[in-house]
Amino acid sequence: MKIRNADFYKSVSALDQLPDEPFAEIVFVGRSNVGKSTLLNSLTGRKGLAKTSATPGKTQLINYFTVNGDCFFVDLPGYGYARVGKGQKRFWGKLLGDYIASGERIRLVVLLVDSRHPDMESDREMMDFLAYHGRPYGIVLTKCDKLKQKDRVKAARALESCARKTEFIVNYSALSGRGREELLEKLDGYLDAAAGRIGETQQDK
Ligand SMILES: Nc1nc2c(ncn2[C@@H]2O[C@H](COP(=O)(O)OP(=O)(O)O)[C@@H](O)[C@H]2O)c(=O)[nH]1
Ligand SMILES: [Mg+2]
Repeated sequence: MKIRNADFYKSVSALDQLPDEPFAEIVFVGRSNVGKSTLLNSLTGRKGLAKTSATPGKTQLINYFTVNGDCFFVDLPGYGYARVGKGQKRFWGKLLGDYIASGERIRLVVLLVDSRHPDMESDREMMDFLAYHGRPYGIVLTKCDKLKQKDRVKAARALESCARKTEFIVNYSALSGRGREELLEKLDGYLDAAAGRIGETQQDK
């Protein structure tokens, strides 16, 4: 897909605040500090779109971005950050879990995994959770500029063995732009014109 424009739409803190627009959603999820905000900025070509910070664990909201005026990129709260409360830590927060379990417009979940740590327990749990709810997901290995080529291959292999249900694995670097075109091309397949909008009937209910 080609991104012509991307804008912040709204932040929600409860499921009853989800937008009414019948747009297809591509959802981005991952551990805190994995590079999610940076990837959203890099992917959309809008530097300040999603706020980036070196302090993990800040976002506890679902952030909606309109892309090309007819679909949403959805930025979910990061999980796995040690300093959030116990109850929240266990299952990535209720908001996150409930949204993934119930979201009717989710076309694809993009799971971001730090290429230097491809074997985190919390990422495995997320893959199991996504598979359990029948959500198609693809994996992006972030910050791959920090690895040598042979370690990038190793990281991808390590993931392949446990992420059997994944639709794809893309090596990504927001620093160099590596993987950007490849990921955009993958996303296209989940947002084709005919499938771009959810039927009116659902909206009319
Ligand atoms: N070298 C490198 N650093 C990155 C990359 N993506 C993100 N980072 C850094 O990782 C840190 C966390 O990024 P951020 O996007 O805020 O992570 P988030 O918590 O998942 O939203 C920041 O210091 C970023 O500059 C990347 O592709 N390469
Ligand atoms: Mg962030």
